[in-house]
Amino acid sequence: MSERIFPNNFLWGSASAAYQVEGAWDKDGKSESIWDKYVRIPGTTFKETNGNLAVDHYNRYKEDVQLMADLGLKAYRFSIAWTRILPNGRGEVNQAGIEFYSNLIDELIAHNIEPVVTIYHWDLPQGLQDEYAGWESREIIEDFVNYAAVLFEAFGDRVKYWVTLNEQNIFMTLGYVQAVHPPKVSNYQRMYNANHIANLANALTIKKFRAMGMTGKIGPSFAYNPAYSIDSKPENVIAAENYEAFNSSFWMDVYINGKYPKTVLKGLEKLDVTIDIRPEDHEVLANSRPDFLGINYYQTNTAAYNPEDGVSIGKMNTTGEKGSSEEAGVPGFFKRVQNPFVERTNWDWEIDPQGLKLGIKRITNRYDIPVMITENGLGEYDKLTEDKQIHDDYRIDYLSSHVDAIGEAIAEGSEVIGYCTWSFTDLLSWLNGYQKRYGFVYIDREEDDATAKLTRYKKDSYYWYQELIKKHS
Ligand code: BGP
Repeated sequence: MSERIFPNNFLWGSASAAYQVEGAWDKDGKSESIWDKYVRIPGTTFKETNGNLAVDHYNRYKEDVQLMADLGLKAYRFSIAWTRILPNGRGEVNQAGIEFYSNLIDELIAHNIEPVVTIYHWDLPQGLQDEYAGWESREIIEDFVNYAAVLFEAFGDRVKYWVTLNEQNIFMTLGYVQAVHPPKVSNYQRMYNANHIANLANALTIKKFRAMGMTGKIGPSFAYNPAYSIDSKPENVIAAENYEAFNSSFWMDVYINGKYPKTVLKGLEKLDVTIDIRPEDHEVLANSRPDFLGINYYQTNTAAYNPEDGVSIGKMNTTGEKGSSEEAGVPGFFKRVQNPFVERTNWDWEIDPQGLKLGIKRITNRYDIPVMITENGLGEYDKLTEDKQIHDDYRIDYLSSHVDAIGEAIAEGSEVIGYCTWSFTDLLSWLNGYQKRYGFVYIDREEDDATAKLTRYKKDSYYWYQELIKKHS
């Protein structure tokens, strides 16, 4: 792959999210988020892990930024905890929260690292959940837009890249269908209504950004698992088309064209779902095309025909016991099956770099919009050797093949503006604890906070990425 394929200003980055790295969950005026509360329900997370301490980034951000600088990172994507900025969800701004992120942004800029700020990475203030059921009420729209405006005002002079909502498709389906994220609901009707409200909040935040005259770029981050058909049997190909429409176009079409795909709206009638779309909503959605589409890519999904009495919600592998996930789907529309042509991780995630190329190309062809890869990475067990090294050649293989795939997509006509690996340091995996590691930097801790040493060690992949960035600069 020719190095010149990637533009000079390409954002070679890495990512994290507040709840997964910060810790200090109740410090300096921060209030409780839905995740702070959810993890305390027994049996919801792997070995009852939580982000109370996480990897203590709140107290060690300078050390972490220094590690980023030493690596040569060009961009760092992180999220802001709404609960630090507005402990009541709205109203009075907590200056200590502003200060923390302001210092982090300054530290990054001082080291020539571009901050990419995610406004919402799932940690809704619990107060808003209690008051009006969070995303299920239209009241959240105003509160969310105001929260975003506080961030634009405070950091807009220094932050050029903004991500509105992280993986709306994931926090909606896991929160309101699979009932494994807060608020632990399993109800299609509630999910689709909440999701529509999130679409309006996203659109109006982009509108606000522009109304405030912000000069940067803004867009949502979507978790895209491009769909394949298991084979060319026509009913399987139709299932794959359904899969792509229900799980991807249903979100991306709204972000970009402001419209839901008609076949999904019709299909939802069969599930007894009617989305509360009001006449004035159409205009809101139609006038907020993002500047770029953030894509979080981990794997493709292979689809097959699923009869009316077929599989529905299936168990996810959150233990790292290979092969423990179950088939899942929507009866009458599609089900997800194993792809015989690709390898899987210990958490049953399919490893498919060509799928990233496919996804980027589909986006270019369907939407013609610049893409930022806002997450991509490999969650695996890592071993700290006695001489404090981590030989994660499997991660290097994973990441380098995905970088090649992006290069190919660019060479074939797509516009990609950046690549943020997931993640910079090891961190808390929402449901999978600390044993599922993603970082370039190993953090010396297991599931239990009491034994956490939190020392940072550079993995082999750290040096690999350092070289890669050097080569492309
Ligand atoms: C994405 C989330 C991240 C991160 C990642 C890895 O869906 O945006 O926050 O957690 O997936 O997932 P997991 O931690 O489940 O392995």
